[in-house]
Amino acid sequence: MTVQKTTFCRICEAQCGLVVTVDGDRVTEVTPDTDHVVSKGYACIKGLTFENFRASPDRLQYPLKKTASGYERISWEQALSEIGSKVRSLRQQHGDDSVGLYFGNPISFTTLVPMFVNGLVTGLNTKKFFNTGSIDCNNKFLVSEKMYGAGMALTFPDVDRNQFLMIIGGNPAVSKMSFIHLPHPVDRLKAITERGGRVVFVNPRLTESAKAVGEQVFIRPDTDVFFLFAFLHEVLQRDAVKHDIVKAHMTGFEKLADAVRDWTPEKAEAVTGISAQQLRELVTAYLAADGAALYLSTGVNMGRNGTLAFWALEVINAITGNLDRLGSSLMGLGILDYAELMSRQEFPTFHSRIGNTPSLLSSLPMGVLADEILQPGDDKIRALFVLSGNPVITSPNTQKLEQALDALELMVSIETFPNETARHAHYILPGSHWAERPDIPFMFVSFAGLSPTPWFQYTDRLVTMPNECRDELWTLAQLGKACDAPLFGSRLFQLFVNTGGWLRSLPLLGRFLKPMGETLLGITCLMSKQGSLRALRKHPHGKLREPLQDNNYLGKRIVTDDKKVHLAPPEFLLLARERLPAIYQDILDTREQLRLITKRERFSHNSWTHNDPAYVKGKRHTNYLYMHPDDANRLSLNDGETVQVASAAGAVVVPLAITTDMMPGSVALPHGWGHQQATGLSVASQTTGVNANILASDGPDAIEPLSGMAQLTGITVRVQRA
Ligand SMILES: Nc1nc2c(c(=O)[nH]1)N[C@H]1C(S)=C(S)[C@@H](COP(=O)(O)OP(=O)(O)OC[C@H]3O[C@@H](n4cnc5c(=O)[nH]c(N)nc54)[C@H](O)[C@@H]3O)O[C@H]1N2
Ligand SMILES: Nc1nc2c(c(=O)[nH]1)N[C@H]1C(S)=C(S)[C@@H](COP(=O)(O)OP(=O)(O)OC[C@H]3O[C@@H](n4cnc5c(=O)[nH]c(N)nc54)[C@H](O)[C@@H]3O)O[C@H]1N2
Ligand code: SF4
Ligand SMILES: [Mo]
Repeated sequence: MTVQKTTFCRICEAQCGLVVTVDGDRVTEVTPDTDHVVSKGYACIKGLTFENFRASPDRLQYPLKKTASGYERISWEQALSEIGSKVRSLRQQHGDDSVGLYFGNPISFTTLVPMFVNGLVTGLNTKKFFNTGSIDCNNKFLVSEKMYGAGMALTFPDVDRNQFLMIIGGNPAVSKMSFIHLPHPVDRLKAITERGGRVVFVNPRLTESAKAVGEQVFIRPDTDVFFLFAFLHEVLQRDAVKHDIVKAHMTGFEKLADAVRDWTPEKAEAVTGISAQQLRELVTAYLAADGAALYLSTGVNMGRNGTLAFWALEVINAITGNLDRLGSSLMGLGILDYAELMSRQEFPTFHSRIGNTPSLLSSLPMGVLADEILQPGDDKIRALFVLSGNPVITSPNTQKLEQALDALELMVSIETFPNETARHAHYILPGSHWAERPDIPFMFVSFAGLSPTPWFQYTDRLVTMPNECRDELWTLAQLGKACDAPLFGSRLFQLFVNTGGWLRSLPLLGRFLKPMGETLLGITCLMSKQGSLRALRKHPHGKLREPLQDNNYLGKRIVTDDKKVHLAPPEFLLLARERLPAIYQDILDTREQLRLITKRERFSHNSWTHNDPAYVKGKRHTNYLYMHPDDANRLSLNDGETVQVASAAGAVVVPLAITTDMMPGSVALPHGWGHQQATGLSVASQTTGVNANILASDGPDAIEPLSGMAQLTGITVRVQRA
């Protein structure tokens, strides 16, 4: 018998509403939910075809153990007991920091899991915690922490009311954006131009987004910080500052002029390729608009100066009156004041033994993970858990990371597929799929509130997990028990989760008890005044929360000690003074070299969509190096031929695609490819694409010193016929 259920997709931040037809344990149809309160019938190919992934014959369904003759199926009891005993003995012999954990991207879209990961890390009492922050967006968390008092005090553009929106290093048409909940991004951006406003894309590549809406401004890779510093310089030069707002709500204004004094539009022009005149025209338009916002995304985060670039951007929005005003940039407010909650929690900074690299929000950068494992020392990482991620493909310096993973005494992957990283694991534990979990919207939406249209929804699980797959909440709790690492360091909490599971297994009582996920989500929804799960089920298409308001942040919700926005954190002033002149000079010196940038593709989602035959058919069986015809002529290269791309870290061989979409001097290579070794991925392993992160460097000198961001874009490369 088939049943129709509504839910929302949990692949990306758009969290589109879906209508899913279920027949027993199978999903037979997925359509966009036309009645969804926000996405209103929008969904992309990845959401609509999720069942291909969930029900793939390659999906992991049993715990596996690596043996001399390959992986062997074992029981959960054996897996947990062997992992537990190894971890306990390593901790005893070498201390708590000998055990590390990497928390990947896909399952961070399930609201409760990040909390349980935090719980296990606390239980293990280890400082060796890694996540995708340092290969995605740590610069934003750091700027928020320093300017607004909490890493999760995050701003977003009020897209549905903006009259001027500049998107630097983002491609909404493909990615659906980051740090904002925006289903149907292209239509919503088109609406800006339709109401007489402007949308400007600043990017080294003419993207799908800029082709669909707005204007393109080409910028040389990794120079955004100079563009933004010059933008700020110009704003100050014109004294286009809302001094009353600055005086009432901000500190450090005087120091800004000093920090950007040297960075004139003319000086920026020499590296960015954007003329001083064009920059000034953009400043004029930004200042004249009735509601404007500057926004930047991963194309800038992943360069060498994401922190300083984002700092300048936030400062510009703040001092020109484009913060905390409808139509400009707004400070998110979720179902509870998450920034306030966070500000009460301590995130003391500690340092990696590798290059004394600082932690951010209690995690260490991926750029030091390989060295943390490889370099001798008693507190080196000897055991590593990897949860829902694929660092072999998504993190810098693949070659070294693979070597490091093989040097571990214990590696455990909690995965849905035998991916390139899990290939190195001693144990692989089968996880669940998002359609098999109950949920509320992603943390950025439900807690940080990064949505121009605030909404809320509860979804039940749609289908049950196959065979011995287990919900990650359960697995993390079991690991806590097995490793003698009670979740959150609390034996009481650990007892609560264990007893819950045991009581549910009782024949009579068990029927009346809800699983852990539903119980904890129920408590979260009640505590955040969203109502009971029963009440929320009456809104199968989600419900709108109170609309956004003007003047709802400054002087009201800000969580810095003095309740003011800190415009000039001393760390940033110092970084600007010490780092920028050298980088400026480096960019001038390497002007003749090609710079490699990142590129997301419609049919790729980081590393995990190439195992669907429909996604990789025909010309999509590989990634390509994209290059402007002028560069191709200069190098005597032809479209379609195979080229070698080499950087300081490594080299790859890939077919060339010549296109005028690229800015001369920059080339693009999509990431997420390079599956040939993952033999358990029967489709992906046949694709021929290459891993872009072989070209990215790791180590303490290769990462941005304050936020730990790896440099994954703007890498200097040489290209020649292979
Ligand atoms: N289809 C698809 N959608 C996705 C994902 C995916 O892999 N595939 N991933 C999801 C994830 S995890 C995230 S974080 C979001 C990210 O969402 P976005 O940040 O929008 O990511 P991209 O589409 O990669 O856009 C980055 C843009 O930066 C440009 N760029 C590269 N280097 C530079 C530079 O130095 N300066 C400037 N100004 N621009 C530069 C690139 O040309 C590219 O257009 O997307 C999410 N959505
Ligand atoms: N060169 C370059 N590198 C990049 C980027 C770039 O633009 N350029 N983007 C960066 C960004 S923004 C990000 S977020 C990272 C992503 O980096 P990661 O999080 O390390 O990688 P993903 O490819 O997102 O993780 C995919 C794995 O998660 C598993 N998975 C999916 N759903 C679940 C689940 O529900 N449970 C479990 N247990 N496993 C699951 C899949 O099976 C797959 O094997 O990559 C970064 N790396
Ligand atoms: S845009 Fe993102 S959330 Fe929406 S259907 Fe596609 S992958 Fe899912
Ligand atoms: Mo990401």
